Order: sequence, then C-alpha cells, then structure tokens
Amino acid sequence: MGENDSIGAIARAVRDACRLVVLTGAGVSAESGTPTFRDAMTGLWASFNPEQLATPEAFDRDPELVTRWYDHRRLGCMACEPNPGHRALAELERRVVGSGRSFLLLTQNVDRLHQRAGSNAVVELHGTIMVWRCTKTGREVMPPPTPMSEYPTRTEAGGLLRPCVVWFGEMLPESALEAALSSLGECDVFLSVGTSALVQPAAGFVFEARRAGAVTCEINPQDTAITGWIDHAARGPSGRILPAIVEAAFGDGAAA
Ligand code: BV8
Repeated sequence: MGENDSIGAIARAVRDACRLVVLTGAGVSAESGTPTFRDAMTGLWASFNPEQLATPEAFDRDPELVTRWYDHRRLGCMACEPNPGHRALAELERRVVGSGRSFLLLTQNVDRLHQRAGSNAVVELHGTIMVWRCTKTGREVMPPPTPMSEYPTRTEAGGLLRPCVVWFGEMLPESALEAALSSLGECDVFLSVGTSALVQPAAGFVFEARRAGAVTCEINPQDTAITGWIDHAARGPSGRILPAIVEAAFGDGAAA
C-alpha cells in the first residue's frame, strides 16, 4: 500500500470514528527539536544510559546529576514550539468532538507540547517535566523558565525537588492508567504516532484496542514493535503525515 493509500485509509478511519484514541511518543515531538529521551544524551550526557538516569535509584544515588539532566531537558522543552503534527492532532480533536464523538490523546511525552498546540483531552501517562514536587511533602511547583538555583534543589520542608515524571520502575498515575484502559476498551479507532512501542504498559495498548475490535493505525518513519498488529501504517514524519490525514479526512478534498 503506497503512502497516499495509507493516508487515505487512516483519513477515512478517523473521519468515521465514533471513539478515537491516539497514543503518542517522543517521535511526535522530534520535529520540534525537543531533546527527546535519547537525544538528551548528546554532549554532556553522552556517557549515560537514559534508563540509568530515569529511575528513583539514580535520583537517590546522585540527585545532583539527575536534577541537572531534567532541568536541562525542561529548559530545552520550553525553548521548543509545537510542530504541525501537534497542531493537526489538536484540529483532529476539535473535528471529532465538534461532531459529537469521543476523542482521547494518550501521550508518553513529558514536554506539554500537545497542550501548547491546543489539545485538551490529553492524558499524560508518564507525567510532565514542567512540574516538580517536594520529595518530603509532595507539594508541587512549576519552576520558572530559568535554570534551577542549586543542584539538587532543596525545599523549605527539608526535602528535594524532583520532576513529576514517571520513572522506570514507578507505577503510572492510577487516574491516567484508568482513563487510558477504559478508553481503549471501547475505542473503534486507535492511532499510534511516533512511538517505538518499547516502554510498558503503553506498548501494550494496541492489544487492548484490538480486543475492543478497533481499527489500528500507525504513523512512524519506520516499523515498530507493534507494526505487526497495525491495520494501516503510514511511513513518514508525523509533522507531514498528520496534517495530510486531517486534510484528507475533513478538508475541501475530504477523503471519499
Ligand atoms: C510500570 C518519563 C509497574 C521519564 C518514561 C513489562 C515487560 C517489560 C518491562 C516492563 C514491563 N512492565 C514494566 C516494565 C518496566 C518498564 C519498561 O517498560 N521498560 C522497558 C525499557 C522495557 N516500565 C516501567 O517501569 C513503567 N512502570 O510499568 O510500573 C511495573 C514496574 C516494574 C516492573 C513491572 C511493573 C514506567 C515507564 C515510564 C518510564 N518513563 N518517561 C523521562 O522522560 O525521563 S518513558 C520514556 O521513554 C518517554 O516517556 C518516552 O516516551 C519513552 C520512549 O518511548 P518513545 O516515546 O516510543 O520514544 P522512542 O525514542 O523510543 O521512539 C521514538 C519513535 O518515534 C521511534 O519509533 C522513531 O522511529 C519515531 N520517530 C522519529 N522521528 C519521528 C518519529 N515518528 C513520527 N514523526 C517523526 N518525525
């Protein structure tokens, strides 16, 4: 199936969907230049394995290093802008919800670019790098767009500030997982965008969607761990493919 055929098939699916669930990963932010999970390992971070930094044990072992890494990524995300892929997903939500159908965007990303692009129905499966909390009281703060004053950052309560992200080995927020699983259990179209589908439990969401009888679609420049369970795969960057899908589904030349 050529790229245009896949775009047409996915456009017809999302146009006719009654309950559309979208899952995104770091790839949807790649064209925004956000220091993704692995890119953030360039330069100063080249000698560290991300999975060794994104764990509670790493923070306990070296809070200064982990705080520096997350503050570096936080400021990097703030300096980036949503790309046409983020904006197309916000338009898709408006179109689906505007015609009385249900839409939910499940993101593994922590950069809040979906919200900055205008998406409202967003579930942050892995939390966000923009909010930090005290390790002692759990009190949350949104640090300003300037580097932290000290590494690690002590709180008045005598704890340390940590990012409100889900580290490897930590449970996902119960409300987020509940919202995701209940929407997957009744969706009729599932669209995976920009994820390698290697991180659990999000990697298993395609199976929940298939169990519900959904049509499954994927947008990614390359095959992923779930491509074998995908009905329609469009190969290319989401910043180009997503706007083409929304145009084909709802534009003047809407998919027949
Ligand atoms: C949990 C926040 C209970 C932090 C992140 C079952 C089996 C095996 C392992 C496990 C399991 N259950 C749990 C685990 C352990 C672990 C896990 O999955 N490990 C993996 C490595 C095997 N999971 C957990 O610990 C989860 N907790 O399940 O609790 C439990 C715990 C322990 C044991 C049992 C049960 C918590 C996981 C959350 C981790 N936190 N983020 C931070 O950001 O620092 S995950 C982190 O990785 C990011 O969220 C990021 O999203 C994710 C990486 O995945 P992707 O988003 O897919 O990004 P990736 O770079 O891999 O791929 C990008 C894709 O984009 C590629 O396909 C590329 O081709 C494509 N792309 C590139 N350019 C573009 C593009 N696509 C479109 N357009 C483009 N332009």
